[in-house]
Amino acid sequence: MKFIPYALCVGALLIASKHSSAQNASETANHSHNQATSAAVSDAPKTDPLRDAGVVQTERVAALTAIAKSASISIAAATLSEIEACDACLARNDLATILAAQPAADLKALAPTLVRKANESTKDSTKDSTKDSTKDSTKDSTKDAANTSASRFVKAACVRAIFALPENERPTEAAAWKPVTLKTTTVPGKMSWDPKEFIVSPNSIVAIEMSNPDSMQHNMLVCSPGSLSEIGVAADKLGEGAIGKQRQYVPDSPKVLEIMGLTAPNTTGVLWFIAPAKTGTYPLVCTYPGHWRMMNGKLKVQ
Ligand SMILES: [Cu+2]
Repeated sequence: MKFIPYALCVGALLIASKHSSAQNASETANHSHNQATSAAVSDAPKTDPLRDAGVVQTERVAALTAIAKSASISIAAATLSEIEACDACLARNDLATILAAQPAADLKALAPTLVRKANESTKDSTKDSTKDSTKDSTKDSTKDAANTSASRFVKAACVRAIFALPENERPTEAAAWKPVTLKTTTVPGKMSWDPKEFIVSPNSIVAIEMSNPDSMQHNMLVCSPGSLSEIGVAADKLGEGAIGKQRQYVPDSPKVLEIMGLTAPNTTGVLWFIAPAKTGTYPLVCTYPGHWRMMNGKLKVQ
């Protein structure tokens, strides 16, 4: 009961402060964006360091730091608020990465909220999966997939932040959560992953770690069953315009369920998510232009 007025208060502060406090970071981003696109793209959305994929993490952290400072809250708390407001945004995994990287003391202070959010989202997921089983039309299931992904994303971000704490400092509730870590690596020069097929249980907590020893960037998306070509073709088309880079080649589609953004050479990308409630084979795909036909895999939910 205590949290509601607090949340409203923080929300109001964030809304009030967001535009001015994030201004410096977004100005920098807009500057480079404008240079790149002034010739061809006039209807491209403005760069928002908290929402867009094509923003460097330092700019995102700068914007979150400014928001936290003006609201007198920790960066962890500001990031969590942004994650909740950002269910469908391209940068959601980048925000989750920032949250998990916050100092242990700040995450510990936020832990009761993180646990509550994680459990709240579980209830939403159960509701969504019940709904799924009673509806059959493609249109409805696509819509449900997007909603499910949204609430699952908040849960995954909260669980990930809790697991960033040393084991002996995690809340007792975390003992019931059993994340499954799937490790894969890009194969240099081959546009492939090794391994590229995984099996997980419905609704399980999954962490994919993708190391990238290749000399080029790769991303990884989890998509709706049967949507590999549709997403791949859309990604290639996106690569033709300047907006593609800003979106990190992630097509705007409800069939994109989870997003691990572009991962630079010799770094490791991490994506935590809640496995779909519905069994099936979910394509994994790198949407860097030209990669999807070779660089794809399977997440089997069974
Ligand atoms: Cu790739």
